[in-house]
Amino acid sequence: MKIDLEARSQEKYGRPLAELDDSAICAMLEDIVREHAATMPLNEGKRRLYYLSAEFLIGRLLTNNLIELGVYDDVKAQLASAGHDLGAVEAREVEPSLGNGGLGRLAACFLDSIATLGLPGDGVGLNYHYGLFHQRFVDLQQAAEPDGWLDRQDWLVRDEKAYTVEFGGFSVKSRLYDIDVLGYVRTTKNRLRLFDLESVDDSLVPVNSIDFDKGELAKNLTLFLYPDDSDDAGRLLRVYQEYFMVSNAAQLILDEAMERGSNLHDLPDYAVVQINDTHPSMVIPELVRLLVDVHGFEFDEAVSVVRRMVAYTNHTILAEALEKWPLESLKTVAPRIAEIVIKLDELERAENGSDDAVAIVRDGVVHMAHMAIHYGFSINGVAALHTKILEDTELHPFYELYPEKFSNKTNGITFRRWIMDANPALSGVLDDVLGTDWRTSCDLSGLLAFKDDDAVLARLDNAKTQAKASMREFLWETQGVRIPEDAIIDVQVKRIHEYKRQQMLALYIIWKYLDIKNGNIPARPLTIIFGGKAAPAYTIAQDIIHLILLLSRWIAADPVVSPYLQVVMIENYNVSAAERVIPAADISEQISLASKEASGTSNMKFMLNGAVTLCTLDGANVEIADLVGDENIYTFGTSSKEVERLYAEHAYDAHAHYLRPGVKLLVDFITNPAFLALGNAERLHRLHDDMAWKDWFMALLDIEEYIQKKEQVLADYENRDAWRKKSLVNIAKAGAFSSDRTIRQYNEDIWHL
Ligand code: 26Y
Repeated sequence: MKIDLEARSQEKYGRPLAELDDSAICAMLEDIVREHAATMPLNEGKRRLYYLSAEFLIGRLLTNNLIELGVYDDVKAQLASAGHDLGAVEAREVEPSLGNGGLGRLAACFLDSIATLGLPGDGVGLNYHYGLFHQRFVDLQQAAEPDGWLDRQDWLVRDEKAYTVEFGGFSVKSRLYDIDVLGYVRTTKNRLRLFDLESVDDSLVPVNSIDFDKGELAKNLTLFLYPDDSDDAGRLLRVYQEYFMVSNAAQLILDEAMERGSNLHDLPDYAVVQINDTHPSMVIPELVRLLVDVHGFEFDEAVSVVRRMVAYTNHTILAEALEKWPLESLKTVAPRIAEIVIKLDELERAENGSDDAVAIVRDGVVHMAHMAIHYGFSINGVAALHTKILEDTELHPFYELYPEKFSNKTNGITFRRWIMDANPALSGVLDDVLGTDWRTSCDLSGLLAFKDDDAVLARLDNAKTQAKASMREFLWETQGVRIPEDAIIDVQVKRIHEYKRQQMLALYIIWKYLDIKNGNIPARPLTIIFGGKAAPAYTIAQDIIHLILLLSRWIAADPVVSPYLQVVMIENYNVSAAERVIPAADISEQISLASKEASGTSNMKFMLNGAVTLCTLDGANVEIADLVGDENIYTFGTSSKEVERLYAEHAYDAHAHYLRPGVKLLVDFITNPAFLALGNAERLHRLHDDMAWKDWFMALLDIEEYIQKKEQVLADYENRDAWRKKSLVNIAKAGAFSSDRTIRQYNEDIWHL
């Protein structure tokens, strides 16, 4: 592809490139990429993958697409010679708000890898107008506002396809929008297909508020991702939204299969459906419904077709995230689907002679994961430990029934976005040291040969310094905070949740604050960076954010401590922020309660960018530890086996741990009089009492060992030479976590495209 920006500028704006502002250039580049992508043919193949997901956390697309098209350097140079900076232009792009956390970002990395490997597979989801909320901090607390990202974006292309979705008592029309998904230096593409409601009404959403009329279903279904489900109306809306998503997806799948020659009896030869967690699991009864009611299949044959084409990925063992819908809700939303679910339940009970433990419908409640396992041909976990826990405990009765359906697919991340795009300095060093093959092979193991090469270690260190400079600039411009140049950068960025234990890092901060107050002056400044959103209905998570913001302000105002300790909580953490922060990190905080984090994917991004991991043996951390070896990672904490035993035997006594002298001091600091005066007393008391009496995710169990480990990490950082080697080994071993590897495994074991 050849681009002449000067000519384009004249053509589009009638002005020379040098006179355009950054927004105009951004819009022009988006046009150029979109128009070029429109001419690219789709990846072809008899069998097509449909990756169904409630979330696609795709991030900004311009830089990524310029890289994929192989024109990034050329565009950058043309802009530079007209006096423009591509970085400033990129910052003008609005980030799509179509996802929440790991599950959504995984879907985005997968789309990139599927396209890069040239496989025929599209993402299918919803076009949320306000997406996930935009986070602001007001009075040291999270405020949730609508994120009107759709107003200023240029990537969506309206598709001709439109369907009718029948709900109980009314029906709606849908409308399909596509975003082209380009692979790395490929001439063919895939798409992200986003369904919208033809009758959607943005004006239902008040200015600056995410409260809207949940009753206006024909107008509100595609307004928000995960509307608040703390009341019945909210929960019902989720079911409507999910059914809207899968009914459209199922109609699209049948349509396209028939266009390509399927008689539907052979549908599994034409389509395979991967359902990303249970949110799209109603696609199973919906496919059955379409085959029976619209295409005249016998029920049994419809079921046998669907059974051969649907696969399910589990992303959690947390009970709260395993969806269970009241059968009554299904009857309200889609009566025919409720009927089919009941028949699927009866059929399963008859076939397996099985009991309530694995039933789809039990006590009037529909267990979506159970349906997906019985009627899918594959179920996978997302890291080795997670899959083992599913097989041995959480889903053990299903494993006994269908051992052959279970497999592990350890998550991965795309190197195009997470080094080439996010960390150009490191990318350049890798190009020079290894050649450019790593960009597609994702094999970085060649670096190991340079472990004792001072010149290479110095260049890697220099790349880290450049990434830190970029992050410092970002944090200054967007958050108004200054980071000391020589600070150790210690980062925990992820959704705010008790199991991820941001509160444990907050306790460490209290400990460190008191330690400095006691006269133990650190060798150099430590900057601890948090980022993440808390679900608006999740009170304790909001309280944790409040504590972090309070600590941040309190420490910044302390003249003795602030030169050595700084706490930053990034407002509205998103993919764009992650791209600036992760490359700059020295320490990657992965401190979930063992057994609770299915995999984690930021752990992989940090490692790839040369951070050293401080972690519990949870999720994919276990695999990172195995790869890099003891001397290149810091692990601590109670094992997942022991944690499972504590839960099973109700043997964890939070209060006993709280009463230990060193621990009580830290927890009680949350409600010290100065904090109560400066912050929100209700939030602080609630958080204090929760930790002192309940501590469901056992932060107090691991806190002392965590503090010790962290101090060891900080001491080891001072041995600069040894630390640089640790960093190099982490980068060198990260190839195992390329999402290209993950997608090859999905394709070889499950999809067979
Ligand atoms: C509807 C609601 C209950 C719900 C909303 C969002 C349930 C789950 C989710 C999102 C889950 C999620 O992001 N899970 C993460 O998936 C990643 C990719 O597999 C894992 O790396 C990570 O450990 C897991 O928490």
